[in-house]
Amino acid sequence: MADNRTFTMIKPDAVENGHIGGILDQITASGFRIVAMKLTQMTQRDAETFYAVHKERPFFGELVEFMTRGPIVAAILEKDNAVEDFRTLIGATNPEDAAEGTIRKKYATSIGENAVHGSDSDENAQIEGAFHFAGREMF
Ligand code: 3AN
Repeated sequence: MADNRTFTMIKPDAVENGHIGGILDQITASGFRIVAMKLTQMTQRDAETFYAVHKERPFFGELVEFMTRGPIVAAILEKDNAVEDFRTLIGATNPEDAAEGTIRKKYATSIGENAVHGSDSDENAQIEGAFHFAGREMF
């Protein structure tokens, strides 16, 4: 995947609370093009694999339980400087620390249930996008 792409998930909390439309609107209004997108649900194994980097953290079990409890929207987004600009758009991990107007400030309820995921590097964007999408699903 090119360096101008990032990977996102609208997490189960935001889907449950009816925020898919509002979040996608903010993403596209901020200049991101949708390259791939689907409504899907992660299995326990999917979530444990996706978040393997966090497996020693105390919140790992809670994170896997949360991410598998309902559907998510997975998407690949394209824009110049996509990874960094998307991290700015979503705001800090803890919504209490997130800047006004960011997606997490508007839609997240806690550090654990924080509405959206955004890749933290070009390398991880590539790995995470490929985890969820086949090449023929990217446009
Ligand atoms: P970010 O999603 O901002 O990159 P990471 O990579 O540190 O943050 O954490 C991955 C996910 O793990 C977060 N999006 C959040 O859902 C969860 N998480 C992070 N820190 C905590 C915590 N202290 N307690 C519960 N869940 C957490």
